[in-house]
Amino acid sequence: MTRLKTEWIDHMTDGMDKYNSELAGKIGFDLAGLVRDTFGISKERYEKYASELLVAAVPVTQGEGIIGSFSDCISAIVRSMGFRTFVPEETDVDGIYNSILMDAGVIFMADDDRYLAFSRDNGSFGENNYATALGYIMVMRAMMKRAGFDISKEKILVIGNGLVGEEAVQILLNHDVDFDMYDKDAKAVEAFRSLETGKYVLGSPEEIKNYRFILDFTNEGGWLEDGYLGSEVWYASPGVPLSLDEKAASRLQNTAVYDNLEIGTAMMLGEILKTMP
Ligand code: 2YJ
Repeated sequence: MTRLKTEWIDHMTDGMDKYNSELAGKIGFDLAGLVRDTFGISKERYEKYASELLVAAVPVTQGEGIIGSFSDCISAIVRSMGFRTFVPEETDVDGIYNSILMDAGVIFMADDDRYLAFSRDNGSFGENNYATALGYIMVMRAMMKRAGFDISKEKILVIGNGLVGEEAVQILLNHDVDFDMYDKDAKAVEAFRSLETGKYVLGSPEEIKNYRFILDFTNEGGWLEDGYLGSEVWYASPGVPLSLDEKAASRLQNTAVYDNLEIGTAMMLGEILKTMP
């Protein structure tokens, strides 16, 4: 799993309005809209949750320690969705304790291995790998719909069978969405083949050209050169750092959605909201 860097995320603390309006321009939803659409939450229900629920983002010093502004970014993302949020001054267990005293209903926190949110009210939780996979599949579905395509009738290319890619594979299989797989890593391909899905695995990146709809879960950065991509591409990727090279990023600017934390975080909250009365 990629360790986030401060410079990849610190724009979020005051850039969420811009983020949400750009997202809405590409998929028709801001983060709150994406969550409501994914989990079938009405506007009224959502607004009730947003007015009642206090959300804490607790800094965690374990392992490699605090990433400057990580908790502030989580707080900014959730605030941009209409919720009241705070970051306690204390860290770790003391931070959780003080968040409880402040009456936080949902607590977000991450160490080097896991990024989790949980509800104190009913024990529900959102886990980042799964939530990110689901979020990006929903982003692709929404982008496709706006462009006149139905995700259940087209073939998607999934790139990367890592921690998030694996979750995406399961979600796509469960929803009967057709897809092929590309991973340059032989072990990841072997793990995918062992699922015996019967899905096609690309033999080389040159074949990426044959796909219009690409979900990219790799985290190497800069490897997906414009030359690998076809003429018309819809692209969604939580990969940090971004796979697209500069030319591809510029060419796909209206049909590519990628971010470092926002969609996964929003969907983690959604996983909790969907369980609330
Ligand atoms: O509280 C802090 O500032 C740190 N303990 C945050 C650690 C953040 N964790 C990571 O960057 C992990 N690699 C997980 C990131 C998940 C993004 N998909």
